[in-house]
Amino acid sequence: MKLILAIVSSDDSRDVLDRLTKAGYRATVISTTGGFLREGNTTLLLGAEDEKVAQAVDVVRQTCRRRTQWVSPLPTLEGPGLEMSEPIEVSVGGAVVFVLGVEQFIQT
Ligand code: 2BA
Ligand code: 2BA
Repeated sequence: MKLILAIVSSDDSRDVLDRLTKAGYRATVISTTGGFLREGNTTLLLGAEDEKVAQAVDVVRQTCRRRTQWVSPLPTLEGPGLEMSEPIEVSVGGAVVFVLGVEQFIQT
């Protein structure tokens, strides 16, 4: 058995969880914070049989694609008045996945 630890964008967490549970995976979801940006992300813990790991990673890869999105930053309060900023392109999505060996799985 393996423990898949997948850190995903909170925007993608509902979709990826829906797809994983539909595919028969069991999961635990933790709200986490990225150490660099200090913004919320979501960590999924999935205990799965070795032969089911690749399919779970595929689901994560397909659902949490890294893509770009145009966003309009909030107006700043600096300067003479409320300055409307130009939309900027930001990178969203993606996933960081660790696969760990499980020594024991105990359910009481
Ligand atoms: P990613 O590398 O895609 O990482 C997304 C989030 O995944 C990270 O959020 C962190 O929560 C987790 N993560 C990534 N690698 C990890 C690892 N080896 N161990 C444990 N958790 C890990 P943040 O830390 O807020 O980082 C957000 C994004 O900022 C990163 O996206 C990366 O593009 C950039 N970044 C992070 N650290 C950086 C650094 N030291 N210098 C430059 N850019 C950095
Ligand atoms: P939940 O995912 O909310 O599941 C609650 C209970 O619902 C489960 O109890 C199980 O009785 C049932 N259940 C869950 N998925 C099912 C499915 N696909 N088909 C039929 N019944 C299902 P437990 O098995 O005692 O699990 C309690 C909690 O432990 C789970 O909450 C989940 O957070 C975690 N968990 C269990 N197995 C896991 C695994 N392989 N990987 C990660 N987390 C797991």
